[in-house]
Parts: sequence; C-alpha cells; structure tokens
Amino acid sequence: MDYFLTEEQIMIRDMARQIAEDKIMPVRAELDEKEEFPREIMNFLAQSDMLGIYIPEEYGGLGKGSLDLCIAIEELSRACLGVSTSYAANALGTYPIMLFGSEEQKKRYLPDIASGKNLVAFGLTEANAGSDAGGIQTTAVLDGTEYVLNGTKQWITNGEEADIYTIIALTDKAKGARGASAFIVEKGTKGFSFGKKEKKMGIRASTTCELIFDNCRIPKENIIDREGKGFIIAMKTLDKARAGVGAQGVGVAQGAFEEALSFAKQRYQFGHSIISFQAVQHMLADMAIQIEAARSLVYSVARFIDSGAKDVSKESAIAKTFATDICMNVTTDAVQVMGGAGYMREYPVEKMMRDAKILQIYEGTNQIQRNVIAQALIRETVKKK
Ligand code: COS
Repeated sequence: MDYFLTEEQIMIRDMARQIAEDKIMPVRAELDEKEEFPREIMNFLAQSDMLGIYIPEEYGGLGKGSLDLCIAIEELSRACLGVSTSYAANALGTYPIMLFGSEEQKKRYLPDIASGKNLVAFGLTEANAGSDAGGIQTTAVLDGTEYVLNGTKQWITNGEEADIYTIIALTDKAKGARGASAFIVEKGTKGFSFGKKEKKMGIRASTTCELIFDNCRIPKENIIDREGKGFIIAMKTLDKARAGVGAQGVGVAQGAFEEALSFAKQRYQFGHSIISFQAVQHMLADMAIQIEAARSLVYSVARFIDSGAKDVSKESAIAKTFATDICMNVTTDAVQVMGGAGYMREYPVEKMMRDAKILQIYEGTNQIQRNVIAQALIRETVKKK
C-alpha cells in the first residue's frame, strides 16, 4: 500500500529498517535474555541522527514531525519492542521541555538530546498513581531559590540510563491534580537516586526502575512553564506520544506476521506446506487486514497531530487502542500459526507476544483510552446541542 510518504520519510524508514535488520535483529534474543539496555544500539541511533527526528532544527534536531517519528518507531519495533521502547521513551521525556519549556530550557537541553549525548526519561507514575495520574504524592516545595523534591516514581522507562528526567510533582497538595507541576531533574543531583529495578514479562531490552527523591534540591528555574501546569503538561505529552505507541503496535505486529508467513510456507504437514490450508490462509489474511488498518489509522492520526490540531487526545487514544489491541491479536495468532515452534524461544514470535502485552498497558491502559474517547464523544455531543 502506498502511504504517500515524502522522500525524507522514506529515507527515515529505510535507515531505521537497516538499523533494525543489521544491528537489532542479530542481538534481540540476547538482549531479552540478559535483560540488557541496548546502549550500543542507542549510540548508533544517535550517530544516525535518529534521536533528534522530532526536535526543531534550531535546537539541533531534524525538525520533522510525529509521522516521521512513528515511521522510525514502527521499523525499530518490527525488530525489537524493548529497543523501540528505550527509543520512544526518550521522546516522551523530551516533550514536556519541547512543548512547554522556556526558550532558555530548550536551548540548554534540546541540542544534547537531539544529538543523543543525553537520554531522557519521563516520571509521572507512582505506586498509587498509575491510571489515576492525578493521585501522585511526590512533592516539590519552594525553598528560597530551589525546589525540594520528595517522593518515589515507579516503573520509569530509561530510569537509571537517562541523563535528564522530566518529573511531575505536587507544588500544592491541597489542589490535587491542579496543584501538579513539571520539573527538569538532572542525573547526579544530590538527593536523587535509583531504587528497585524491575524484572519484566517482556520489553526486557528496556530498563524500568524507581526514581527516589529524598530532599532533592533543584534550581527553581527548572520548573517547566509554571506552578499548577504539571497535569496538563503530562496529559498533552501523552496525547502526543500515544500515536507512537500505536506505531509500536504496528511494527511488532508486522514483525510477527512476517515470521508466521515465512514459517507457514516452509512447514510441511500432511504432505503439504501448511500455507495451503485455508485455516492458516485465513489467519494470515486476518493479520494482514488488521495491520494495514492499524497502520493507516496511526499514520492518519500522526498527520493530524502534525497539522497542528490543538486537541488530539481522542484521536491519539483511538490510534493507540486499535493498533495495540490488534498487535496482541496478531502476535498471539502468529504463535498459533507456528504451533509448537512459535512457543519456543528459538523463534522470535514468542518474545513478540510477550512484548506486545505492555502496549495495552503503558502510556495509559486501553481501558483508560476508552474512557478518554468516551469523554470526548460526550463533550462533542454536548457542544453540538
Ligand atoms: N489535554 C488537556 N487537558 C486535559 C487533558 C488533555 N488530554 N486531560 C485532562 N485534562 C484536564 C481536564 O480538562 C481537567 O481540567 P480542569 O481541572 O480545568 O477541569 C484536568 O485536566 C483534570 O482532568 P480529569 O478530571 O479528566 O482528570 P482525571 O483525574 O479524571 O484523569 C485520566 C484523567 C484518567 C485521563 C488521566 O488520569 C490519565 O490519562 N490517566 C492515564 C495516565 C497514563 O497514561 N499513565 C501512564 C504512565 S505515563 S508513561
């Protein structure tokens, strides 16, 4: 299918595909087994200008948009969702600075993020604030010229590996979500340390750990925008990033589909290759339908975001939900087509099915996405009346 990509988008796709095939596929099983952060691959992505795709040119990036980033994410995910998660979480952590930071903050942080010198992580989730993001307890209290941070962030992707952290904390506890603010915290700041490192079902080539703030003092200039803006910054960040999670779903599903298709052509049972059986053909056809539909949707939503639309939360949630739900279906069916072989670690679909599950959970569960969509539908109906 022709998605009418620009020459530059085709270049990004081809470069990401090359990196995926040459650098990621040969080591993905080992990274998964060893639960190892893909430092060398991230360095290679940085050298190939892939870390600054979405960052404006004036701050050292390529000045491209969400679609360009989605294309890169999709290709990396086709090879390994763990690597793609480390890559995409970098953008998630950068958006608060890029979308809401002051000129000074952008000049200070974005060039080193675009070049890959500094990696980034986004810290919103806490032990008792997952889906209920407004329920965070980490505090930031102004004391003279510094904010003092206290609290623990949980399940933070790129935790420990990142250099820059965008953190949501309460500056006014009494106001709940409306009292949240966003901050930039640099690794090495006194009072900022790392806690439990998680052992996960999938995406094992990405790190997930706790961030601990114990009287961590940061300059007051490190607040992003102003006090009370933190929840909106987090929501807008997620709105922008969720199309990328959809792209991850498309990429993983595509990778699993290709494995199942090639296996079905080579596997002989009852004297025939199993692809000659209609039961298998229909499963493969259904996979192809779902992937093409999800890709069309993700690209359309990414283009909608790039058009400068002000409110993209419903559309991003739709793309994220659809593409990640079909990813779970497709990876499960890929294992089924391959039967016993699919269940073995020797073949990559076993990992792909394990990896796929997180996509229905992170950056907002698909149940929360359905709430977001439903709330938008209700608002639209009220407006029309
Ligand atoms: N853009 C702009 N503003 C938004 C917004 C968005 N996408 N979503 C919410 N807001 C605003 C609301 O308009 C409301 O503003 P007012 O206080 O002025 O009325 C405020 O934020 C609070 O919104 P709401 O009442 O809807 O908040 P809830 O506490 O009910 O929670 C959900 C909303 C569930 C959508 C939110 O908590 C969420 O997204 N949860 C999932 C979090 C997530 O993705 N976690 C993954 C970890 S980060 S990788």
